[in-house]
Amino acid sequence: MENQFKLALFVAIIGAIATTIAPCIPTLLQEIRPSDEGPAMVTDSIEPPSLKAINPNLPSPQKPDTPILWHAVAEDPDGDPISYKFLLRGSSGETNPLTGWKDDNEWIWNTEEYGVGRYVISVLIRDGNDEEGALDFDDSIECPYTLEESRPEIHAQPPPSNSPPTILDFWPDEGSPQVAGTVVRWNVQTEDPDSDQVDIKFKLKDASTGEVLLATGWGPQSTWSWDTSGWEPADYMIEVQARDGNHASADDYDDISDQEYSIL
Ligand SMILES: [Ca+2]
Ligand SMILES: [Ca+2]
Repeated sequence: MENQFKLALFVAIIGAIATTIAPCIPTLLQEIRPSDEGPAMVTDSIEPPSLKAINPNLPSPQKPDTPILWHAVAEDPDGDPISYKFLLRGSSGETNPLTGWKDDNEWIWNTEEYGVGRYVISVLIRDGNDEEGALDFDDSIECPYTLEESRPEIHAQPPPSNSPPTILDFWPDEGSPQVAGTVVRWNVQTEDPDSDQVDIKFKLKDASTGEVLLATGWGPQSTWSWDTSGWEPADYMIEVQARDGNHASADDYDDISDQEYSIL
């Protein structure tokens, strides 16, 4: 079950980054395979395993201090256990094994030990039916990978620091109460630490029930004129909301203030 989960996770990861990773195709490492001294492989009714893919969890390039998880996918027609060995070739052209033969098809490349440069990661597999030569193997794939200082990691970077705006003051030009017919101009003073545009919304509410009677849209205007003509003598609540678009979602606000106002 754990392996199935790992495979599902792997497939999901590879699917997500498939568009950015060049496919790594099987490549025979001829310089490693013993050419003239190795024993003949046992072939009668025993099929060698084959490598289907080798993939990093993060697409190339990455920064030199990024650990890269390599995952090999292999199959053996006989269902034999498969052994894996991971190797690395650097700019010198020298290929060095970085693991011994192991049952685990994953390997973490701790890149902080390596500098900026172009590398080739290889994986060798064998099914244990040809253990005569320590370097012998049944299949291999190599995959180029670059470490660069300047490239960002694929991990989402935290957004730049941003602070929500605040309402500093909220006042009418005519104090409460007023007779119906007065045009009351409401003013709001806001402050955004990042100098973002602050959008404002005004609402007129029934002070006793909280019912919204009138509302403006969102906009940068810091004043709103309430023509009280035709409004019943009553206690009202004027509400102002402010947002910079970087914090509260959808129609929500970052800061709010309200005042009661009476019409006689
Ligand atoms: Ca086999
Ligand atoms: Ca802000």
